[in-house]
Amino acid sequence: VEVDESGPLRKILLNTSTGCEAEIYTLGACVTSFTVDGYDSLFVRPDAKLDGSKPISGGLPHCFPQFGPGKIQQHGFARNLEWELESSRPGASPSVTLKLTENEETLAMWPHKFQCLYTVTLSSSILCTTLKIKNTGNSAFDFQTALHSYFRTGDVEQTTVKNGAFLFASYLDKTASPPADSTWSTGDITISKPVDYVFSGVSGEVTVEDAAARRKLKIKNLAGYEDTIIWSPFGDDNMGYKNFICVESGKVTPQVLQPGEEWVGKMDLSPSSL
Ligand code: TA6
Repeated sequence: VEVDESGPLRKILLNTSTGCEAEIYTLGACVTSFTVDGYDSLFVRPDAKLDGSKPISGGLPHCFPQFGPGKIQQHGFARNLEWELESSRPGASPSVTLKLTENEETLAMWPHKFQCLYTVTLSSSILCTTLKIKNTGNSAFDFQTALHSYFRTGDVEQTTVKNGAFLFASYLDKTASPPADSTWSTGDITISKPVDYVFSGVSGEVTVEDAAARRKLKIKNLAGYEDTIIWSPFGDDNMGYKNFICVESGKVTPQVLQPGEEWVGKMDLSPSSL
């Protein structure tokens, strides 16, 4: 476990003796790189700013306490704030835990006391993430959260997203104006136009098969994340749209936490060749 403070933003590097590496920025607790066998499964958009002037558009940004537009800023404040380095653990499965709690700025936007603890562990060739969100105040609140995951693709048009529950799932189509509820009737998801879909209740193992790069990525939603969001700004070259797909692990249906209660989200990434 190494802390790199050479650039404008602080980042933490995890690596294993088997050659797996992960890079986590403390701004937004954003994992921006996860490399196994020399292949990085994550993607940072070419228009991303890595100087703190805006949230990092790439890797695994956190949306919290809001997903999308709403009462506060788009996707909430967690991705805009510096998280504290809470602890780290070296060894065969290196790990780091980052922490975010309320401050004057967050209380002005969202009047609740909370604690987020985010642990990232490299375990053989799997990236394990655990997010714990606790209500540390004395009144209930509700929140939404998501990992707005950007996955690298050789060619987004040759990429398929799979999960048995997509077939006949109801979803919110945010490309429609106004956004409209619809039913997904074709099973697997492929991309040939801009896509922004929120599938409520699709979770568990979601697989991304990337025929062009001959890669497969298993997204294992092990706890808390009950919804899946698929986003592609298809056609937008400034965003490098061909080379990523966002397959997001979300808790978009608001979650209520009573004082002292905690919500836990667990998502693991397991890459392999196709
Ligand atoms: O999760 C999909 C989405 O909410 C899209 O609607 C689009 O706005 C995207 O996220 C990117 O959001 P950002 O604020 O990071 O530019």
